[in-house]
Amino acid sequence: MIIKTHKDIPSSEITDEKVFNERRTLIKAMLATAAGASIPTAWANNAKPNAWNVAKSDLSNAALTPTPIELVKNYTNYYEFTLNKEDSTKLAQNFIADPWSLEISGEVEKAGTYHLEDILQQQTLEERIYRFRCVEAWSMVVPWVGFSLANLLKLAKPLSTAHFVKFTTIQQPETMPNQRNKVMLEWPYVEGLRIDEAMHPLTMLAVGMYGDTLPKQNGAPLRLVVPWKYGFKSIKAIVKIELLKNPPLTTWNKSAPAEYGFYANVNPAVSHPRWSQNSERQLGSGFFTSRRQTELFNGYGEQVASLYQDMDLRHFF
Ligand SMILES: Nc1nc2c(c(=O)[nH]1)N[C@H]1C(S)=C(S)[C@@H](COP(=O)(O)O)O[C@H]1N2
Ligand SMILES: [Mo]
Repeated sequence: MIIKTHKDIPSSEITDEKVFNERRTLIKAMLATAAGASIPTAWANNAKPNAWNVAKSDLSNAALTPTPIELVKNYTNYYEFTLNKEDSTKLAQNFIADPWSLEISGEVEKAGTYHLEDILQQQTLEERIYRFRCVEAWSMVVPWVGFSLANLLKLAKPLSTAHFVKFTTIQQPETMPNQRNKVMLEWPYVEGLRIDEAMHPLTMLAVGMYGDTLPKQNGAPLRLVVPWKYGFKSIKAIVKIELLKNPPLTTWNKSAPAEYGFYANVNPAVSHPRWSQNSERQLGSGFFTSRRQTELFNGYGEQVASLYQDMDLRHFF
């Protein structure tokens, strides 16, 4: 996400900086491989759940090749820590991801606050390889570990008045520098979905990736993954899920409504006001590989297009 500052940076410079940063990451990864050394692993120190039996899923894009894990771990967007994509790897290591509880409340029959372990005991973990497309026009392929959000919401028994779902990230200012500094965004980070989007089987709560628990910088211990929407919808470190009658005000929509819509469906035909969404830079594709043509709904149209049948996607972007 590119944030406007008082020093309004020309977009040409931003692009240069982005390319520079990715090259740095790539070079680091190449050096590490060349030296036979592995970059120190930075997993969340929360232990894996006892029964970490990961099933295969029909919803997985099994034919896709995952992006190298070192890139996914070391090129992250986590504004609570930093605006820099490389530094949250280190900065997030003090984050406390264990113990963790999740509140489910609002328009439900059974509201409550649950320990993450208890939630996981009721779920079958699946590995799902999904495409992931950031609104900044870079993308990756990630094998997430988790379960359909719908499986959890059903246990809370949504009422017929539940039309939207609001997600809230933890506030942990003692470990999150930008929550302390109160910079740029309003905390906590909030996201939202329409109830049918939230109940769609592709919509996932992830607790892991690449067969292990989520690294802290990738949103440990629990994050949302909505593969047909821009990455900012996939909120990290969730502590609260509320079912609501009305759409929640979401962080990015509130901060720049003309740039980041509530729906944020991946759509090559609807440009961001400051750049095209027609193609994307694939992380890890190397110096010579071409960009990828961005697909409507990030390629998940067959599964999700019906959710938006009668909607003007230019207006509801
Ligand atoms: N709480 C929180 N969730 C967040 C963000 C954030 O800054 N804070 N960044 C979002 C954005 S813009 C993207 S692209 C994805 C990035 O996920 P990744 O860092 O695991 O690649 O997380 C999303 N979820
Ligand atoms: Mo993003």
